[in-house]
Amino acid sequence: MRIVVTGGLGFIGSHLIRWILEHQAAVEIINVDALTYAGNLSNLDDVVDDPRYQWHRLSITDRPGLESLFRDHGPIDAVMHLAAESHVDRSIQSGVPFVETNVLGTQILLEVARAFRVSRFLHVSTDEVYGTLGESGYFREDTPLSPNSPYSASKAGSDLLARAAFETYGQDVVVTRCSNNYGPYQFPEKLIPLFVTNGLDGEPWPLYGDGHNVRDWLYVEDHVRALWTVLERGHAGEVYNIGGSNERSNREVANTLISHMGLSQSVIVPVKDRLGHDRRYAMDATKIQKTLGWHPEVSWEQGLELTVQWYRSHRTWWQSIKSGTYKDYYRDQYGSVLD
Ligand code: NAD
Ligand code: TDX
Repeated sequence: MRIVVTGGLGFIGSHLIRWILEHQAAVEIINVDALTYAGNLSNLDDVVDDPRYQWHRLSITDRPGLESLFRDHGPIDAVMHLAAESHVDRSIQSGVPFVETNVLGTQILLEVARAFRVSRFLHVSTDEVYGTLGESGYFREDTPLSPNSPYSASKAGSDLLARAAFETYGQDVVVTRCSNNYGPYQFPEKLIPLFVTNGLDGEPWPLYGDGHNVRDWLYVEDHVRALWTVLERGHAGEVYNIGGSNERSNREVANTLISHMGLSQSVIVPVKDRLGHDRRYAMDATKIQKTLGWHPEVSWEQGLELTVQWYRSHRTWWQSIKSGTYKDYYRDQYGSVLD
């Protein structure tokens, strides 16, 4: 089986590729990743020599490039589509790259996959497409989409384009909507890696607004197993919520990290709130649990411990990102792939 994974040099995509190569002996992976600021070649250093793995530096907005790839490396059995602009705060600065990659890129990829008769297309969406919750309630798969940031609006656009491909053409498409992930290799501009790496560097933790916004945290490997489960056993045209049943306010996350890392409360510095800041996300993941038998396996305590440990022991990885020198590292390691 040959699978195109998009966004495989990012946080979740790199975990997904490593997991597939380890657990699915008969699968070959073609990683399509444009290597934007969020991608990192060293995320997959340990698999580059695996003959079942190859990376192509290509944007999902590049239709001719994708067509050549699908032609030259086909037949492709499945696409697992993770490539995206993924950071809410950046989308507040400018939504344009988000619309280009998340909306236009997804549509191009769907069309190319259809033209090359790919048997299954897994679109990786997000809980943010549902918008925000108040104190109570959960997002279900039939909750109307009501996105609030340019990022989540662009993800809602791509999510609906995936649905449209199924409804219009009968293309075999499955969609997943997952809650907030955390774990090793997460780019240090997202909450948990930002706080952990700032903590290790003696820098403060900027907590937005009153700190009572709530997210439902899931360890990245649990997400990866859910994606594989849906690829293998999900029903065409269906959406599957994925969540950790692990709601935490941002202040609670900060306090738990403070005790894990032996820091003091003074590390938390309240700052101006994010514009349009969604108050609460919480997933009802009953459908994937009952119909496909997936359950999270890594507890919050275990997951945080693994994450903090990983950032402690991979200083070079995140320091080179924070200082911008990781691009020099690519040049030394891999030639001038960034030029
Ligand atoms: P990430 O930002 O860490 O990685 C994104 C990857 O996509 C990078 O390697 C980047 O180089 C690549 N990319 C960006 N634009 C591209 C383009 N035009 N063509 C090809 N490659 C391109 O993202 P992530 O956190 O790993 O998220 C992966 C997917 O999962 C995204 O679709 C995101 O919306 C979704 N998701 C993320 C979370 C989360 O908590 N991180 C939760 C639910 C869903
Ligand atoms: O410095 C910070 N301070 C802070 O209080 C940052 C970076 C974040 N926050 C808050 C904002 C959110 O309430 O922490 C919460 C989590 O923020 P992010 O890590 O930016 O994630 P979020 O906005 O919830 O979006 C994430 O989950 C859904 C991912 O980044 C998306 O890619 C995914 O789709």
